[in-house]
Amino acid sequence: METTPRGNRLHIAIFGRRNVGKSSLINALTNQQIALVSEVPGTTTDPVFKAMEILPLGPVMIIDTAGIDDSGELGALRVQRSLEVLEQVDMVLLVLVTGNSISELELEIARRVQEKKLPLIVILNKTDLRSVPADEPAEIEEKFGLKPVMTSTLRRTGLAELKMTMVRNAPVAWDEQTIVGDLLDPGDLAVLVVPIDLAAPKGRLILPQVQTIRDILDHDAMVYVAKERELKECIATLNRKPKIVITDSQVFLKADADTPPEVLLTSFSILFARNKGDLLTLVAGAKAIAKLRPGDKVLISEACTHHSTEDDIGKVKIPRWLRQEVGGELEFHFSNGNSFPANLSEFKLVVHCGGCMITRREMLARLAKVQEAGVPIVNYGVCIAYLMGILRRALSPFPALQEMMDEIDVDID
Ligand SMILES: Nc1nc2c(ncn2[C@@H]2O[C@H](COP(=O)(O)OP(=O)(O)OP(=O)(O)O)[C@@H](O)[C@H]2O)c(=O)[nH]1
Ligand SMILES: [Mg+2]
Repeated sequence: METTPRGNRLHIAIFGRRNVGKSSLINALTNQQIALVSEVPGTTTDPVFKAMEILPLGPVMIIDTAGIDDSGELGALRVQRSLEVLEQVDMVLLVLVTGNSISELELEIARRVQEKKLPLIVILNKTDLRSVPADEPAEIEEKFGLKPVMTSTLRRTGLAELKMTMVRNAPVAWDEQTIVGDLLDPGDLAVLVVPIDLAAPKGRLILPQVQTIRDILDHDAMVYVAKERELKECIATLNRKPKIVITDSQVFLKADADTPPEVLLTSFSILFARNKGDLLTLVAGAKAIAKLRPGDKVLISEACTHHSTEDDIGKVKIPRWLRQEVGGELEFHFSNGNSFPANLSEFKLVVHCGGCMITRREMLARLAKVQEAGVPIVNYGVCIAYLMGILRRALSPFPALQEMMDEIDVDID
């Protein structure tokens, strides 16, 4: 156990009484049959470390543990072993079952986790067994000081919300997110598509392009740069297929046509949306666009105060495209800088800037704030990708997100 390399992997332990569905939760989060599940209480006896990928968190180490209510001498030993895991983790998921009373065991775990200042997420599982009475989550919130995430690992509900909660609660060091390097192995080829049009600055590349090149080089992969006109020839010239093509959104459709379907294709905006925020939250926000109706309130929010140009993306273009999409007038409000309007919950959607001037952590905090108000949030890049009909292919490096794009049902009322 001590020899497990921690690396950059976020270590997440799952605690709870026997049979609450801890192992099932691991299978549900990864969409694979990784952990042993059975109706016999006490199936998992020792802490089991599993390295895996959970989007949008990235590479994680999940630690399945034995039930904290295991009894007898052997049981006590198992509980001890489970608790030792606490020394090695960055986050704890505590699983409860609807209808079961909360015991001192769970509260003790929560106390220990909070003593260590580790993020704790309380999960109320098996919500398929009965309709959860309103006072149950309220009681949990009172006892643990935080709202539970309701799941059914059997019916696979609540998982998107759980993942978002995990992202929101991930510890500080975790926010050093690469741009694309984690998708590449050393020696992989990447092709960047950079249009040189009137909007391109004279004599140089723009920062996101330069940062992407640097990130690819940092990960010992190779990078080729072409304009959209030369993309097809560029790919044909390479003696093996590139792993990924990254394009400016403006020429996405051309890049889509010229990139073989087996090659991953995405845009700089999508990569930076992930780098700066939580792609899953933003994709869920994009899906809310389909539910907008004429007359709805939409907040366009920019983290910094920059002077707006005539055809400003936030003030002019996005409102115009959203009106076209909805087929009627929308009530746009604008906010700048640190704070959101007090009546945040009245909005049906928040469209946020890319956050180039704020840190990832700040951006995640802003996403969380809007979500707390029960409002879906999307950023400029993901919003435009959705409106252009390219979001699905642009998510091709993130198959789990593509899949979730169909699953997520956003309620904006
Ligand atoms: N109805 C329902 N049953 C579930 C759900 N999640 C898990 N189960 C069932 O609960 C039983 C226990 O699931 P496990 O995942 O093995 O539970 P565990 O917490 O890992 O149990 P131990 O390893 O014994 O501590 C199995 O029969 C699962 O099929 C759920 O959301 N709804
Ligand atoms: Mg188990």
